[in-house]
Amino acid sequence: MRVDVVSIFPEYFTPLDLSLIGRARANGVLRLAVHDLRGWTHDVHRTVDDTPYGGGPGMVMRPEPWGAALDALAPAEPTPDGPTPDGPTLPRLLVPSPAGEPFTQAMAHELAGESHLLFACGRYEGIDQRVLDHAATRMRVTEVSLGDYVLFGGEVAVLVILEAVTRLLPGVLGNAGSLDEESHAHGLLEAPMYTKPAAWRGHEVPEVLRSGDHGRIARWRRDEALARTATRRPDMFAALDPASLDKRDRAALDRAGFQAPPGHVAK
Ligand code: 6GU
Repeated sequence: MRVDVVSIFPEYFTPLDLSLIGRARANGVLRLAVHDLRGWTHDVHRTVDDTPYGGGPGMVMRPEPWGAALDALAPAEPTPDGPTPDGPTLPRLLVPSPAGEPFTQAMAHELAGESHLLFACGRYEGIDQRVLDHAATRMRVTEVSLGDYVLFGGEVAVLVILEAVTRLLPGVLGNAGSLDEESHAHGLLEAPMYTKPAAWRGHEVPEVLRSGDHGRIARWRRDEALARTATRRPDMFAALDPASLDKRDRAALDRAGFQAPPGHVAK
């Protein structure tokens, strides 16, 4: 996967040299380039912002440097039937913004299937809307939000999104099986995990996990995942497909004091 990031703070992205993302870059699974937006300015002050039309506090990023940056990094011409099979393809443009679409594990999976991502990191009150409107005439543009709070700029959001996406790329995680069991993989939070020692500061590892009985262990983990999800994430719990809950799931929820979403009972 190719990834380009444009920001006025390229130094923010030094952590991407580390750990598993660093290794993915070193072995070519991830071809990442970070670009300084000011490289596309032409005045002595390398100006990227100005006051907002209509008034109000803060500054807005001017369109010209962004236009030049996107022209340079997404140069492919659109064709009537989309990009030619072997020719250059247009990237998916992602613009972090608190006003964007919520970033989810499902979106991470979707982005992991792209061949080229281009991130435009806004600062201040954001980027002049015309940059996004113009870009949308020739490529797919998605404004994306990490959650319901406000950051200074999109840089940290890009680190988060890239970490979530790159770990889904084939060959990046040593044990791909762990992707199937983790929180959010099936609309449930993951059960708690334990390692040795079996007793620590008066707290014991649940007996079932030491039993060696794989059936009981799987059942216990599923019960814990259901109870945790119901307790901590009522929104995820309500969104569960009722058909994915069998009789034993419903009994476990009942014991934990939760009402399973109504619907057809599997098995
Ligand atoms: Cl993606 N960007 C900014 N600036 N603030 C945010 C955000 C993104 N997600 C939540 N708050």
